[in-house]
Amino acid sequence: PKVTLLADYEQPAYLVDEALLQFDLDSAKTRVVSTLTMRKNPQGPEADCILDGEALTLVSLKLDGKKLEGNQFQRTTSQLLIPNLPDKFELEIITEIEPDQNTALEGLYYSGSILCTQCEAEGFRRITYYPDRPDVMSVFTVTIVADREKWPVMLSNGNMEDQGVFDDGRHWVRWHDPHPKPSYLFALVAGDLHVQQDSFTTQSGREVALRIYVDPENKHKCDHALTSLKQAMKWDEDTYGREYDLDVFMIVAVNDFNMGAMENKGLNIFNAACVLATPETATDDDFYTIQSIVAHEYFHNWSGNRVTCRDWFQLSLKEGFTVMRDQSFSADLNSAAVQRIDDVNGLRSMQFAEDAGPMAHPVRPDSYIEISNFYTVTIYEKGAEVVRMINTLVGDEEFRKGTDLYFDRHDGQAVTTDDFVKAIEDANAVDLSQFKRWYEQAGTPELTIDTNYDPIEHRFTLTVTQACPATPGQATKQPFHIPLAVGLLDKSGTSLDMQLEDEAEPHHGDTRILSVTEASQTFEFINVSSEPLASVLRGFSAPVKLKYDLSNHQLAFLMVNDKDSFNRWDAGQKLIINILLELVADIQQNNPLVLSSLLVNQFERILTDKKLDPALIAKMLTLPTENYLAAQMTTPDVDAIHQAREFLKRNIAVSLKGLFNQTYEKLSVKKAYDFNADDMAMRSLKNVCLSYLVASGDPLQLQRCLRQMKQADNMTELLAGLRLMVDQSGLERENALRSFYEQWKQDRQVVDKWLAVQAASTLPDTLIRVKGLMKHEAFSIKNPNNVRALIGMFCRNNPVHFHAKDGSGYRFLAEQILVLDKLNPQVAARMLGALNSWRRYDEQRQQLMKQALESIAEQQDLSADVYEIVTKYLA
Ligand code: B3K
Ligand code: ZN
Repeated sequence: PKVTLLADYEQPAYLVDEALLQFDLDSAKTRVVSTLTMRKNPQGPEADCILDGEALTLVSLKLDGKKLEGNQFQRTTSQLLIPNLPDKFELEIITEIEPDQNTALEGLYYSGSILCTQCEAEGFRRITYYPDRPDVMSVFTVTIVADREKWPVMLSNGNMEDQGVFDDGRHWVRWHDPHPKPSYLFALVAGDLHVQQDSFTTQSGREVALRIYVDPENKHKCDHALTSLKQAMKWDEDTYGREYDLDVFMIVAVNDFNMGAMENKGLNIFNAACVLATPETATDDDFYTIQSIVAHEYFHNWSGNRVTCRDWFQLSLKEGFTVMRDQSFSADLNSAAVQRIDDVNGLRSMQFAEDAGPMAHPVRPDSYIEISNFYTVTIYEKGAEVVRMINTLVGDEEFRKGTDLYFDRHDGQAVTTDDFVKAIEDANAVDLSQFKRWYEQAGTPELTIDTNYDPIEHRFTLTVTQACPATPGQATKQPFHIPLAVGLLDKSGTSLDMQLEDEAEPHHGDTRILSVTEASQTFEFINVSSEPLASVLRGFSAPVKLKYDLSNHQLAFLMVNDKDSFNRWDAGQKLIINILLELVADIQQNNPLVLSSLLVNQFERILTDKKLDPALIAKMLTLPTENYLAAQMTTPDVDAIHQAREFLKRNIAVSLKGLFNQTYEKLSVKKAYDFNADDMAMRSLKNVCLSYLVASGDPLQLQRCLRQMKQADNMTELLAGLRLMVDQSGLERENALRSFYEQWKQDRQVVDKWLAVQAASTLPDTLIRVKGLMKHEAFSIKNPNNVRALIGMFCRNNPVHFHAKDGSGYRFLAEQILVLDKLNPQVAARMLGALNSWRRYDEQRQQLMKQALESIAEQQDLSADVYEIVTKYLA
């Protein structure tokens, strides 16, 4: 497979001004007539016209109305080359494709009886020959012709222009999108769909029709997405001054989808799981995720569609920025503290692992084999942190001035991350040249903090040292420009003024941002009346690992006294991690295990803190995952980690049983389900209490768990109960699973939860059960949601079983990857991610994981997707 390099970027030789597409849909074969108005790019290189195309049957090719013979063009399995073209011309290309053979879910494919497309990044070339690259932007007009009975609804991008019926039972429709766009934003949908409608009036008074298209059985599941969409449209006007630009905005829900959703212009296509919800079928987390994904895809209309990427190395230009936008939307609509905690938790557990592993790459990578492999947590989540840091460094108003200039300057263009940074710089006369290293250098920087207090001079010294480990292809790194948010607390927990030695005035307020640019840098605070405790990296102001040696008592102090909610939570997590790692060491040395009374005391204080948001209490009482603990050890000991965590949880539960009990009862007020921050907070705390009560080992608490399941009128409480039940062996567990399935077997979203909870069970026979479930009527290996729920859940979130010493988990994964690779390379490659950290494990497990990887690597005809990852892992 071929490596694509950023350094090789060249402008396109030919441009497409207009693309007229006509689709004749038929069950097996679809005929595509593409008429392209093309011209030579005055800025482009002297080169032949090359169109991309894969898995296409070429029926005919015409240049300015004249048929081209086979000797007038050249064809390979991935390209069509036409030499000797005039400066301006029209090309007519007729191709045939077979959507029912398409299991990769890229290009035009069937999801059930719905025909739909997924073109990002390079799926359009599976529909017709085209310069399939984001810097070729064209105006699309799309005509769809199909059987009226079978495909009553036919959609494409933009506004609907005209439609009609033929005598033979077919009908047609024409869509026109006035906004020039790259081919990756093209979309087509046809099916027998129900439409749920609403409308939104934009800030300038235009009315936009909002439509969600779903399988008729899901028509009652659209309300939350519609509400979320309107919230997003309003928020983007208020926060970024961005107004929607077509007469209609459509969302289609499909059951078979490789990712969460896709921002095709005016016609978003969604994984059904990321759009459909009712209180009975979706958890609070689902509601939350749907709100943010609907917003994310909507926000792409400006950050991605109106201003798009020049090439795929710039992917984070749209993804990092759009994630940052959806995160701040969610923070504004819900609890900002909880949002930040969840975002950081995700970043640390997924992205830090990626950055420390064999696939580590910069936010703007400089090479790839398969671009689909670069839709990563680094591009998305770290990319979002990078944009967030720019915002932190320049300030809110300044950032908005910068984004206004960016949208204004580059509207209708395909640009680079450098262009984005330049716009922020130009709008504010700031210099971000050193900051741009965040786009160029991979790896997670480590910040070491040393402090010193001089009680005679009343000086407090904060020394920050940064270092970044080597990553593939990058042995050494230059210092980063890091915004470091700090606060100083006195013994009573009161904020101290912060005055640096060269400042005339002290800085009032709890937090200030220090700008760190050197490898090692010292900040001298003067007039510090008493010895302070520094709270650093507040709000997680930069995506770094912090090395700041605080004692367990200092952490316990910050856990209840820090002014910054994020750092309160984080101090608590660090305290818990210290305690758990000590327990792990005790287990390894066969020492007796002792419960930390310090932690129990702090938990008690948190649980009884009337001023604290219950959502935050729930977060603070949640122990870090086994995976995250594993990442904190030089050589993870999966079994000891599991044992330590169970020990701690059970003993906290026993110590504070009365309080958990009381809190649970207090929160068990009967009221109708509503999705709002307060109610969600109550449900989350209630479920955390239940999980401790069950962990206490008291059999009566199991009855309470079953009672919660029986009485629940919402999926949040029902599923929380089921999750706890699946770790208990016995008849009650089997009954609970059976009746859950009987009740919900018609609902795909719920059935995926049923698969996932079983895959995450800690009971010893879990792998056997997972294999059994793969033969269940509820499972199809062709459906990505099923695969993620069962295989993905087992391999990524069940460390004790996935890392079983006999290698059974690894062999299982390798077998499934080989099956999946033949069907859907993108999904197969994703699953490989479970082996990302294989070199961190003990000798024996490393050996077994290596064997699993080699058994994949030695297969002939691997997809580029799996090939790239497996070879990079083994390199
Ligand atoms: N832009 C899409 C990602 C599609 C990737 C396909 N391999 C979803 C999103 O980030 O909004
Ligand atoms: Zn996106």
